[in-house]
Amino acid sequence: MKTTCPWQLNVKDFRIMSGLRKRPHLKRPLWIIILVTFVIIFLITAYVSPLSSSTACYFFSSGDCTLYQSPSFPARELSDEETISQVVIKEILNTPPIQSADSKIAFLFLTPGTLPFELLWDKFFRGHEGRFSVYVHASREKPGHTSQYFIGRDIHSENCLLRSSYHMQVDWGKISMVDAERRLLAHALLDPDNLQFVLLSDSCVPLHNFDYVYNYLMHTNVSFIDCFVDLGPHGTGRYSERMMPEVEKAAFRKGSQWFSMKRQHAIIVMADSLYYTKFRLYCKPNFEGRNCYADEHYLPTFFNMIDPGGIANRSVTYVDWSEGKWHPRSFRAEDISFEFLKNLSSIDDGIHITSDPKRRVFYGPCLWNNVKRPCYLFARKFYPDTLNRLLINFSNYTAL
Ligand SMILES: *[C@@H]1O[C@H](CO)[C@@H](O)[C@H](O)[C@H]1NC(C)=O
Ligand SMILES: *[C@@H]1O[C@H](CO)[C@@H](O)[C@H](O)[C@H]1NC(C)=O
Ligand SMILES: *[C@@H]1O[C@H](CO)[C@@H](O)[C@H](O)[C@H]1NC(C)=O
Ligand SMILES: *[C@@H]1O[C@H](CO)[C@@H](O)[C@H](O)[C@H]1NC(C)=O
Ligand SMILES: CC(=O)N[C@H]1CO[C@H](CO)[C@@H](O)[C@@H]1O
Repeated sequence: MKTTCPWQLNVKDFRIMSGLRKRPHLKRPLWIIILVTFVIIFLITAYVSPLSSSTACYFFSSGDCTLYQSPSFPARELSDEETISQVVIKEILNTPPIQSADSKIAFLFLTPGTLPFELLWDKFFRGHEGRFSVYVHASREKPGHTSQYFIGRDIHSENCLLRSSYHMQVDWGKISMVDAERRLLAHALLDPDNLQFVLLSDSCVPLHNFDYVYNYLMHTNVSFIDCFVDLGPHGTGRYSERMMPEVEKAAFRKGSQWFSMKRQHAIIVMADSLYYTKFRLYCKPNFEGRNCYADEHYLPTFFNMIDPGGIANRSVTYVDWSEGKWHPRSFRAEDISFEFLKNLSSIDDGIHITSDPKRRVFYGPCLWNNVKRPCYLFARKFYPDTLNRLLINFSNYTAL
């Protein structure tokens, strides 16, 4: 006859005493993994943000803290990896946003080489020192800089000295694009004053002045991550069943890669390896007869799963898909007029074009803290020859 050993009894008592009875099926190794993860997250959080009173509030009592809404994780039994992921994500979402007296926006430029609009951005940034930081990730060649705000801001020049070549190949549509985004986020997260992270390309220009952009991004609680359902061949048609069970077909989303995200969300992107790996392995060009582009699907799908209410489902970067071609419309110098720029900066209805046979277009008002506001802070794609006209008109069109 087997007898219960004293150790088991102790554990049982401990569980009862500490109110853990609710999880009688939790096996010990899993419990330890969760505990260790919890401690690691606590240490990271404490390191990243000096423990504020509200953080302490969450950990040590539940009194005044805002109630947290659970992300919609599925009802099926989760794997160890999913459980770990869920715990980490919940903890980060639960940690109140960091308040900093010197809150900055990190502008992350993803470019093949030299940025054609540095002089325009210089005008945009001038006089707002201390409220922004710039990071440049060049994929093809070392960029030359003309603006003081960009000099020394390349994230590769110093950090890749040990590599044989300067550049890191970034191919559109491949996972290397997502890797470049993550690399930019990681570098920008090193500065604790960076609270918002905007991804921009070499063909992006500002549509509003700095103060407008700063207030728009800082004084809201959502990240501007584009996200919509496209049941056509360039949306759900790119989904691979191999992403099961973690990423179901119904959860698959599409969206423009040009995001603006809050610090919490940027940290979650750093912490995620489970969902990232699914997209790295099964969302790529020319895979099982499909062309899946991770940069258009990973972040929209991931954030729709873990924090749907925390994203605005739209991008703050304008692009013109109205011609219905493979590439969006690019603007030339002759397109640039005061009226054109005024038009772009005052658009206040959002648009999503899907690839299903009906090419359904979804319109909706652009809401900012529940008030209808202009949708776009930036616009692409502009040819370098537009620079002079944009420079001449900058103070006028951004004053609107
Ligand atoms: C953002 O959230 C914080 C607390 O979670 C709240 O105090 C604040 O009013 C919110 N800000 C906006 C603009 O909704
Ligand atoms: C974004 O879409 C999700 C549904 O996919 C919705 O739950 C959420 O409220 C939307 N976000 C905003 C800010 O409207
Ligand atoms: C600006 O918008 C108005 C109204 O939608 C339109 O009639 C006009 O052609 C636009 N102008 C330019 C230059 O895009
Ligand atoms: C900008 O607008 C003002 C009037 O609003 C005008 O006087 C000025 O000439 C404009 N600047 C340029 C460069 O056109
Ligand atoms: C309102 C405004 O500033 N308009 C100017 C925009 O730039 C062109 C030159 O490309 C000028 O001719 C306009 O006067």
